[in-house]
Amino acid sequence: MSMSADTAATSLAIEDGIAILTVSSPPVNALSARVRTGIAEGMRTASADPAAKAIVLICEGRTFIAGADISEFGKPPQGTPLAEMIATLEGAPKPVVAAIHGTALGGGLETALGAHYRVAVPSAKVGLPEVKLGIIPGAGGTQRLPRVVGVQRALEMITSGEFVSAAKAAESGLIDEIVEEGRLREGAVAFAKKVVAEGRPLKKVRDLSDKMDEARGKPEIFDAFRKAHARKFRGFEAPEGCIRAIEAAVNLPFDEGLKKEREIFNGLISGTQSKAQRYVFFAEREVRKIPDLPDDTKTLPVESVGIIGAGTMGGGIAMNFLNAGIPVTIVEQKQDALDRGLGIMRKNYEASAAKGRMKAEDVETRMGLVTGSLDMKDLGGADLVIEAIFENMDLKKETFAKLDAVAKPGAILASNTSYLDVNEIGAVTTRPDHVIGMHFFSPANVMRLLEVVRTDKATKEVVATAVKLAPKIGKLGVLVGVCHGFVGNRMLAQRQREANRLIEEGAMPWDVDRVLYEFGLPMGPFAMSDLAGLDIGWQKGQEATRLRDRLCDIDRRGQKTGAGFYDYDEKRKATPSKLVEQMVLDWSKEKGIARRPISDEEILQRLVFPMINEGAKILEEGKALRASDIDMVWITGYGWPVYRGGPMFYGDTIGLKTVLAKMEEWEKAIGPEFKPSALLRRKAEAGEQFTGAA
Ligand code: TC6
Repeated sequence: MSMSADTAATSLAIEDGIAILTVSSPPVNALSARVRTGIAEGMRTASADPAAKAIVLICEGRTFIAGADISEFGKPPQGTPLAEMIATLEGAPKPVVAAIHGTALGGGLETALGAHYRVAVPSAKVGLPEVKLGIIPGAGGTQRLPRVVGVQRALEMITSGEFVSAAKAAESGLIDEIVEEGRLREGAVAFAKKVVAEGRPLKKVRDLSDKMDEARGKPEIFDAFRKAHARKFRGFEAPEGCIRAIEAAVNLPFDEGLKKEREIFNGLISGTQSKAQRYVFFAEREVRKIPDLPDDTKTLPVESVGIIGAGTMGGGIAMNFLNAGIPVTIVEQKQDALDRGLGIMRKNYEASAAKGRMKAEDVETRMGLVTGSLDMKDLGGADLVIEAIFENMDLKKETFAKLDAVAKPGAILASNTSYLDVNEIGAVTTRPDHVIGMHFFSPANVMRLLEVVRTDKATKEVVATAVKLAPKIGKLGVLVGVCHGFVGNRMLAQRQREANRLIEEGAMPWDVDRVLYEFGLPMGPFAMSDLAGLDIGWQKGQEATRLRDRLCDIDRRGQKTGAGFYDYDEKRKATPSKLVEQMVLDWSKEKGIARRPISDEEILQRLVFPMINEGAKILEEGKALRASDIDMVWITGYGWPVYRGGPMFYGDTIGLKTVLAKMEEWEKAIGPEFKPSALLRRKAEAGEQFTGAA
């Protein structure tokens, strides 16, 4: 952490009969060795001091303890172990009160659960987010939380890792008293005095059991929970570990339960999933660090936004800004297209409200912030204009030239293009230094990824503005360079090419899809094409150059027509099609390809290794800042499973030598498109990794 080693992480004071043990370890008071040892020592001193009748544990800075120090994981243990430190709280001979502000998370909440009482300010939040790091709470959290909040609530909290508000926590008994905002110290001291004055018992969570009685000897409760969440937990190891640990809490004596928890924790923390998930935690925070744009880089105000195009993308993009309270003017060419676009946005909001995801009155508030127009001149006041029209260079150039003429000086002009050269687009304007790409992913109001495309001429302020805007509209803004398809789609193209080729060589579309689904992606490329519509890029009446065109010719245009690569029933459930199977066989025959059996392993490697190789080229060309940025693109834009850490991290776990060897083999056997990138070769030969984290 950022404090120097000789500064104490904790301090102890006694005021008016109450010991106040303060933790101070910026930025988030994580439980580093120094903090753990400091707390344990402070507890022992305060416990032994007759002048202290009770002990308050409180933190300085923006938050209570935010958890174990994740950067210490995987390193040899030092200082007082966390469980031992927590035992000094629970075993103290006088009342211990945890005083919570900010977030008490993971080991932080486990520490608070070791205290006899917990108070919090209204803005505080608590949670056990370990599951998101691929582990379970390993310092008694799975044993103590169910004793306080009950088994069902503990299952929900621990397997989801959700943050719970102070008010909710108080309802479930996790917080004993809510004290006035901004007066935590005074409130906690007053509470401690009250406990002493009333002679309240030392409430040790380990000794509580009444909230667990109803689940004892009832495995069906846990099975029902597993079943209800099977979809959400698919592929992840940690949720099952959480459930087993809570089951142990219910059925075993406290100390044996703790042992079981530790055993599960140790199994998970040494596994690849946890390594991947911890890597992603830091990768996500790296994204915003841009070497030549320090945090204090000037940004331009974005108080109003213009959008050109009210189609699916334009409407989705607009919603992000409306959600953040930023007014939007959306321009279309024809009234009916504009009405349709605005209508879909409203419908989306109404559906969210019906599902309880937003308040009904907010539908009007948000729609009240959008103005529709048929005249580009109405974009004259916008600080930022995003173009979201058809993917055609001539059309984009024409639009940008017009836009440049009406946009106010200093306004940023962005294109939502997914492939095209944004430098070329910027060149038709008088302000190429204010033109960038802002590439959203469909559905744009849902997907977290935003590729911020840095053009050659864009000023630092312009780029920094887009990067800083991303979190305000709920996005992860990953900086990428101008190249065909940027990071995400450029790598996707590799996968798509191989998917098509694999079905010519011997696999069926559903084999390819199944392999990727089992790998952990939400769906494979053929199911995805059916969902998007096979007629994208189809030229009716012309000879089919792709198998999918042939499907369109017989009106199998995807889910919307009830058939594509798959057959669909009324509930849109997919089944492999006999007809398509025959068409695939015929296609191979016509192309003179002798089909052969292809193993799942080969399918996976052929789909993923070329992506890794392309990622290496992207790094080589400087089109992404870091391998971890590429991984974040795939996790937040394409549903790559977090527990595999992204394609570049995955390459590292497989071993770059293996990836290189396969690329070389295919280069010889299939063609030059498999030529290994120089960076891949260099790293593999040097025994290095892309991420250094696998
Ligand atoms: C656990 O407790 C297991 C226990 C069992 C053990 C046996 N460790 O997110 P921010 C850094 S598992 C180390 O930007 P925010 C972070 O990298 C842990 N470092 O701030 C960043 O550094 P940078 C369970 C940490 O205000 C800086 O602090 N706990 C840790 O948006 C600021 O972070 C969790 O999983 C950490 N635990 O959000 C909680 N936490 O500036 C993880 C943060 O150099 N933390 N850093 O980039 C969070 O969810 C959020 O950080 C937050 C603050 C909500 C606390």
